[in-house]
Amino acid sequence: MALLAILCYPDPRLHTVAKPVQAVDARIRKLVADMLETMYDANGIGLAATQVDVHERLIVIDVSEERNQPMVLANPEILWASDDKQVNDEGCLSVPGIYDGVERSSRIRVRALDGEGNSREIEAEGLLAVCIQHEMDHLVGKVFVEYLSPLKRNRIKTKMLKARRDGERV
Ligand code: K1U
Ligand code: ZN
Repeated sequence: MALLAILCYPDPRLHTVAKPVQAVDARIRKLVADMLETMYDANGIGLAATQVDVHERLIVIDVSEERNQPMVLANPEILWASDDKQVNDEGCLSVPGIYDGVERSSRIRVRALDGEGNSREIEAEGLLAVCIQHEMDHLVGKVFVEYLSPLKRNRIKTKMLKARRDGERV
């Protein structure tokens, strides 16, 4: 396994729209193992392939307390999203040190291929629903700060560019 480099906002590659995974083959299984290692190493609860500069529709997630329930979602599709919405504080490994409230559907139903390439349907609520929606946004090139006001987003952009110039990871 290997640790992968995580792209940092405002890197333009974070706005790339990912293509479908063609097959859950040995290359994708190796990518999944590397993404999980990278996510656990960074203490994240999710990671999208976009964030490691691979532009295929692939997500890994683990919202368990014990960090032992990895989920793999390839080619995820939202089948249903509740009209009921909730605001939750979100963070992002591509925007280190920034947390802010984002409104999303409280419950969703998603279809995706799992790590073996089998089609699965998942009903999610709470942190899992928030995380799936956040990671699916990455696959269409959207970063959570784009839900914030232009003023906040510009402040974050300036902070990230300064940190990059100073050679820090915030
Ligand atoms: O960069 C990412 O996409 C991963 C991100 C996922 C996420 C966290 C919180 C809400 C929505 C999506 C993170 O893992 S950020 C770091 C983190 O571990 C965390 C932050 C807030 C709450 C719980 C965990
Ligand atoms: Zn993120």
